Amino acid sequence: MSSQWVISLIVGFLGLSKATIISQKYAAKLAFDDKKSNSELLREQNAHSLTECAAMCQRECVFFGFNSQLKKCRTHKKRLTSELSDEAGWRYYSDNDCVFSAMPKDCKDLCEEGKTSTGVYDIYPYGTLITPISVYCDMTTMGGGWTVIQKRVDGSVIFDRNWAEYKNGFGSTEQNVWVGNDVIHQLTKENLSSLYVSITLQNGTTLFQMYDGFSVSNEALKYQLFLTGPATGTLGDGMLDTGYTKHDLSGMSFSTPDRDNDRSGGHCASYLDISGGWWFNNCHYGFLNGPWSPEPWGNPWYPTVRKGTSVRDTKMMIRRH
Ligand SMILES: [Ca+2]
Repeated sequence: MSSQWVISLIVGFLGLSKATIISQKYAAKLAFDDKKSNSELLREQNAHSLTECAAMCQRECVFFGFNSQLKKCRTHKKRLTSELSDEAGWRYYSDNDCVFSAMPKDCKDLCEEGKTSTGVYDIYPYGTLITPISVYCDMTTMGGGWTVIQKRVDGSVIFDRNWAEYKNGFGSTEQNVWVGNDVIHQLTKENLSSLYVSITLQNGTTLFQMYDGFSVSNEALKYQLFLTGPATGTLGDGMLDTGYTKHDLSGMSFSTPDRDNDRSGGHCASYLDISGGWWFNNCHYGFLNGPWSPEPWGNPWYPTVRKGTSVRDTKMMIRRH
């Protein structure tokens, strides 16, 4: 056996074993395929193989991208952010999954990433880049990290909407919005969340109620509401244990003016002073999607905010446990 042959055998063997180690050590993140990462670039180099590219990810490097067509390797020193542009041929790898938590699934993720300003952000509740949802994040109330699912500041957006509209969401993120029942389900299906409800009265007083546990089932289960205590706040409990079981909402299905899933002989969501989507029982004490002033709103939050009271704003937001 010639020494040259032995050397090439050893090199070949090392190359193979290295590739094996790489395939075990590094995970590819296919969700970021064909994207250019604008996360801080260390350097771009030629690399003949993925193995060679992986070897370039040393010290400061936290993830790398390899373009097998161009034979280019880019090493990056900061986690992959969601600021990406299109560029064909790239695939990203890292041995650390946290590096790729670039798609915050809710406002709590953003809060934990250090985002401290309340406002509009993109979140990825479905875990893929193609389905970002624009939401309003409250980063100040009780430690922040709250994803706003309902918000009203004036009567410019009507909440008297049908099943499909409540399913998909409507309004504008910053002003008056229902984020959508599918998204609410997605955000709450794996982790129980807390629910924070607030109503600001015309005199500027803000009243709130917080529920420890909140989740909503899927459309097939009619977006059934699950609510648990303890409930604390200044509004009083208008949803869970109201003192009148026919108005307790936990376990109720969602109803809209075109779908009667409530427990009344009538159709709560289609009444003149209710007319909006909600988890009605027979019918409710707490209901934030009612007609806006000057129309009579049938009890936003009985008995604290009674029928006909015009309110300045409302908000419902959730935070994953
Ligand atoms: Ca009914």
